[in-house]
Amino acid sequence: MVNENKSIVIFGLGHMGLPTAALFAKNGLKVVGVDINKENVEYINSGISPIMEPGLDELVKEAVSSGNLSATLDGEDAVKNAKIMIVIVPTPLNNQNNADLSAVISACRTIASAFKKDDLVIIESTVPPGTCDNIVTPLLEESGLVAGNDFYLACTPERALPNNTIYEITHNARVIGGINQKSADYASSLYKRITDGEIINVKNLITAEMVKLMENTYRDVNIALANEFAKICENLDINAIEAIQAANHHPRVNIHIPGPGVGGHCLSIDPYFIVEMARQKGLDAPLINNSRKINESMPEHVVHIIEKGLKEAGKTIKGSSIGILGVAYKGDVADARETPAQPLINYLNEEGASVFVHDPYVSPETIKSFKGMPVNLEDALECECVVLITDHSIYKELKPEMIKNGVLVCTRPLLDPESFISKGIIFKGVGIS
Ligand code: SAJ
Repeated sequence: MVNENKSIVIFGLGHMGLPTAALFAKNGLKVVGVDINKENVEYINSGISPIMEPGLDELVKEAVSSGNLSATLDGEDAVKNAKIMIVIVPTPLNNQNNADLSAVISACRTIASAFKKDDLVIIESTVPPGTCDNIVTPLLEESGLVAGNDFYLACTPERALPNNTIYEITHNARVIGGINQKSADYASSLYKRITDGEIINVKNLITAEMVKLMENTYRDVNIALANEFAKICENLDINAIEAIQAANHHPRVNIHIPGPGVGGHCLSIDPYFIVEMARQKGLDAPLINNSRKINESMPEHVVHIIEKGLKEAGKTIKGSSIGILGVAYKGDVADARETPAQPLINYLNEEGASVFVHDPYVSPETIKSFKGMPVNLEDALECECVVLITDHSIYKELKPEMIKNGVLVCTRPLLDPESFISKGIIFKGVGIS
């Protein structure tokens, strides 16, 4: 059913859209990517990936030089010449913790203005359950075409892990729901071009939307449990990491890892999409809500740990220099969206500390926008308290003699506490008493 000569249009050339576009192009389809960022469109057209992701540079270069991938700002024109439209634009939270669907709505309006009978529209963006039925379908039907009769509509939320995106897009199982079976089958035949993973057909659009949210909410709730265990263990003289690792030897237990909080554009946002829709049905989703609160409380909790560590050294946060290691939301990525480091830096500034930040991946501009002072690793380690926030691999190499002022707070299980304590370092951490 997939026509080689007609192009696929992909709305959104970000962390998921660009790899997806490049993979379809590599697999022989003509792909036109649409984005509102002129600079990124220019980069892509010259064969350069503006997104940092292992393997993506080469993939984009190859796809563009083969002539199969191009990028444009003009969505309407792209849609006129295509048969398939995929929407992978961001869906952030607004100030009321509800989904901001403006990018999805804008893409659908553009599609509706130019698509044709028998075209296929696919939503990959993460959206609250019911969005495809209640928002996308009516918008597309403004064209006069009827969903399921005149055009195909499917939903297959992206589920690949940043830093392993290309492998996961091409190997993970893919969940697909359609407005009808024909739409689901059409979308399945398309994704078979780029994935060896199993295609899981679910009953309808809303089920596909919900599957994605359940996955990220499962992780968020699990991490909240780990963080709650960690806080309790800190007061019971138990090393929470040791206890969790031992518990995970049980064949049916998989407790996640406690840390400074949950960042990124997925786990810290998606649970709210379920809460939003539950609320509309008169339900209040207490477990999901409380898990969010627990994870959002972690940066403040880390401030208390820092306070404890400095107190043992006879110091206070006020007037101390604090060296933060890592502001990316997780290890070995350059992405600092929703990072717990940002509220942490705010609290420390409010308490009167001087906050110095090292991150090998995140730009000095981003660090400055968080009100931290960008420094090199050596300078960060000179601070009165060193605080490891992000599990970047390079921080595994930290040794006791590198901590110049003797206080280290470790919020990730990257370092062995004993090897520091035995050398006289005041070692505190999430889940460590
Ligand atoms: N984190 C912990 N403890 C853990 C695991 C993670 O504190 O045990 C923190 C991380 O440090 C990070 C945050 O949680 O701040 C999220 O990291 P992550 O690695 O769990 O997930 P993301 O946000 O990078 O990607 C997730 C993935 N979802 C699942 O694994 C279920 C990915 O597959 C999705 O495609 C992505 O969300 C998305 O786009 O929704």
